[in-house]
Amino acid sequence: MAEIKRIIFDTDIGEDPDDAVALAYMLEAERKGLCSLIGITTCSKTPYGAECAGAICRWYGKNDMPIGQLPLDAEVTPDNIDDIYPSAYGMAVAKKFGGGPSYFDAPGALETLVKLLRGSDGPVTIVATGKLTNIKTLIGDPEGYELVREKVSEIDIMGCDFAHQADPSLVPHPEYNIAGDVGAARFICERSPVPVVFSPFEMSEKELSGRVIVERYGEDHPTGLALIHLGCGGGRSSWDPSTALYAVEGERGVMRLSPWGTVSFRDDGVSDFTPGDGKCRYLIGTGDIAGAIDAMFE
Ligand SMILES: [Ca+2]
Repeated sequence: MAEIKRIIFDTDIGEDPDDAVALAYMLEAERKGLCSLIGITTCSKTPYGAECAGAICRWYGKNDMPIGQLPLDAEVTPDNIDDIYPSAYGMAVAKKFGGGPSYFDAPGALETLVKLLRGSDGPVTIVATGKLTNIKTLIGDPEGYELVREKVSEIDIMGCDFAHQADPSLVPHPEYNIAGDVGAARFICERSPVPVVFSPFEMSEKELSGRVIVERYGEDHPTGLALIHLGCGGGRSSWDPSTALYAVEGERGVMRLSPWGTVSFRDDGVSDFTPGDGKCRYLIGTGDIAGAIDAMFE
């Protein structure tokens, strides 16, 4: 039997509910013995990202999940924290469910990533579903680079949109995670010592997942609350959950991998794939991706 995958999840959880679906999916998969989620780092615009991630882990009985964060550029104080991005579901989830470190207690993302990789006795898959700042910082750190080279088997990223390459009549779309830190995306694709797989925007936009959580638990599940809070009770695009699905279960008959190649990034965040020598691939949908994600919750 193959060894189960160890996963580190780097996420901008608290804003778009697909991160919350992806995290719940991985925790369900862990319950079923399919993976081991060893830690989380956040790069959220809400100061409640780490606490929100901790709340979902706590719902699954994991009260001691290591969680680190990328601090916000803005100064956050106990007096202004609730005024920063108040519409984000991160605050609603953190206040209702609790768990995880507060903004003021969470350790830094790089420190957390290095500690997790140092302590891992087997290969780790990194799943990244936000802007790529934390992963760039890890690879740019001398010890971090060596740890990635030695211990990370693959970096799976929700990012890019290649639809304009398949259909040149389409206006190129700068995908959100790439546009959030174009320099980080470039750095990772040029410098990563391990393969990088992208789950591109166009693959999952129309694949709505998570409805099963809302139907079963409503607002009694933190991910259910996240979906309902954003008006996504019928499910949300599977951008981040498809990345988690691939990390845990592989293509699973609903996706396939592109050939190897390189990805280049324009200054506005538009991405272009060029097949050939390179360490990047991307996923292409071939079936019911949302159904495969929701099946984990059955
Ligand atoms: Ca995300």
